[in-house]
Amino acid sequence: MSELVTIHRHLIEAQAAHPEASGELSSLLGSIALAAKIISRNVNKAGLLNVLGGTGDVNVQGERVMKLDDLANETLKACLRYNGLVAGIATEEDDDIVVLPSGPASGKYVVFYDPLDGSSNIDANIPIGTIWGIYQRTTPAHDGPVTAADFMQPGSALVASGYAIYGSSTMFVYAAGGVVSGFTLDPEYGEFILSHPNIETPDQCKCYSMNERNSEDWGPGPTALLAAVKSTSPRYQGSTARYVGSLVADVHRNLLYGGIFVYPEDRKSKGGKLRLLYEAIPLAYVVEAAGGTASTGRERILDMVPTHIHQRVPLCIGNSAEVELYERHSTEPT
Ligand code: AHM
Ligand code: MG
Repeated sequence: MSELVTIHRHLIEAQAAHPEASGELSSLLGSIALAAKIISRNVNKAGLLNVLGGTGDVNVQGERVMKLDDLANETLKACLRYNGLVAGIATEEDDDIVVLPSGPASGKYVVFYDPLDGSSNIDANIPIGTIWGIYQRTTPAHDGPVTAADFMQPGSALVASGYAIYGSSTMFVYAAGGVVSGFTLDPEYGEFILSHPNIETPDQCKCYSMNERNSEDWGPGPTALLAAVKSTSPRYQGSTARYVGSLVADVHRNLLYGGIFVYPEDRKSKGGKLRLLYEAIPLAYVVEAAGGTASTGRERILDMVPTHIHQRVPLCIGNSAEVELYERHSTEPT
């Protein structure tokens, strides 16, 4: 039984290794893990709870809002609202930042998330997930409520980030202090148990993940990368194409097996499809902590300062050698 490391025990032990830590971050991570458990339960029972399908609304991105998107967003807000640690949140589903009631002491963190990534897959029972990140607010609390400026920080300033994936089992993966830890939800205990300590991504490009249907619109970076992974080069012997269409699932698989995920600019998605703040930045932080890299092709994702909470970017994320190849060709003069 001593080997049974719950996320709670893990957070206490991680905190004990940093005597200067106040315990607030552990508490905040606990709140996000609680939300992930509730969302997981709703995803598992979606077909029975009448929460499949759309709400009839379209979000600020112009995308159809699914009932489970809404439910996941409200669950996270409920778990973050009253812990006194969070001053504001930004989400894929809300047009603007949401200022949370500060309570007796104003929260010193801001949290941003995609509540249910891959939600177009919901009705087909394909893995989906929650992607999140945490910054310390930069404006002084005595200046009043947080503003969008508190979210306009580079990914390198993250305190922690991670994701939950609702797949054949539910996992919670987070990075903090350069260490990536993965937990699997034991449905009997209702607890996240440490199953993947110190995740390091293998330096082999086992999987390549890209929506090849769009390849005729691609620039030199993704075109060169696709040609490379399909070549006879010894590095790609035994590699295979894998594309779920849920970013969180594709990145998680490639993190564990080695691989590269690319969503470049194309005719439909000028400037890229994926969102910088609550998709690219949190996943880049996890992947870099595990030994990989993430880039737009021209800029390291973690160096970018968002100009808007819903800003989109081209994304290449995974093994460093493949990201470097993509960058080298992306910056070629055309
Ligand atoms: P979502 O956040 O609205 O679910 O959209 C983002 C998703 C990603 O999870 C996935 O990588 C991508 O869109 C798939 O796009 P496409 O269907 O164009 O390949
Ligand atoms: Mg998403």
